[in-house]
Amino acid sequence: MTGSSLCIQLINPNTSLGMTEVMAATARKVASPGTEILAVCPEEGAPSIEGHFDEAIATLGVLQQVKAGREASVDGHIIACFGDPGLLAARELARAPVVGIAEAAMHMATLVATRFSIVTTLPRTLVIARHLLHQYGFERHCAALHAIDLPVLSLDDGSGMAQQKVREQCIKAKQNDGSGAIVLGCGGMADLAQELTLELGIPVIDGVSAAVRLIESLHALRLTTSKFGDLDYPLPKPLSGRFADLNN
Ligand code: 5HY
Repeated sequence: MTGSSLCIQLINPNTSLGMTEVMAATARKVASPGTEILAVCPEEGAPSIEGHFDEAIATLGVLQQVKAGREASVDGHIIACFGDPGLLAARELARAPVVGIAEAAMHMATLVATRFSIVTTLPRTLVIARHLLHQYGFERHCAALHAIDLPVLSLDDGSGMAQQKVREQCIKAKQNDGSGAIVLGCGGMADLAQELTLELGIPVIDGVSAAVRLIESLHALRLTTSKFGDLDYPLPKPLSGRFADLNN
């Protein structure tokens, strides 16, 4: 952290470097002067996260990165996958705030609209977004969820087809859902929010940008993860094998 006022660790839970770079570039664009973005992804895991199984795999990498970030004294951690995999476990490990991009985007959407829609990638991951809406208490704020029915990595294939599908679904959501805002349901869509907001004339919210600014606000308010109760550090025990490096 060379002279920056704060350092935010951006964790892409999948192993695709292209997506990590897209999210890192977006994070750096919205970050305040003096905020350093430390973008990382697990050395091993899934190249994209598209369901419960992938999320379970990704969680170990998220926790390893959070531990490394804590040891590097970062001022906050972003879990940059719309399923917010491992969020509560990461908060047990961390001292600094941990913010998931789904949670961040949903919070921001409720501050600018009474109802929002979500546009994500595959239909099978819609249930994950629904679970998060319930977990975070935003169910009554979400008017509808949509999928472009393309895999996550289609956002990283250079064809532009997925980006066009996102645009089409956002236009449909604005026309049909009665929503005042749209949440982009994938970290790989992070670079689309500004242009879509201008084109559609309603807030189109990317969770990476939202998470960067939320962590900056938490830092300014001196708020860190509560270590009183269920988010206290994990109980010490002899973790073995590939989990040994997670020993506190
Ligand atoms: C994400 N998967 O943000 C989610 C998006 C999704 O690899 N990064 C992923 O569609 O669930």
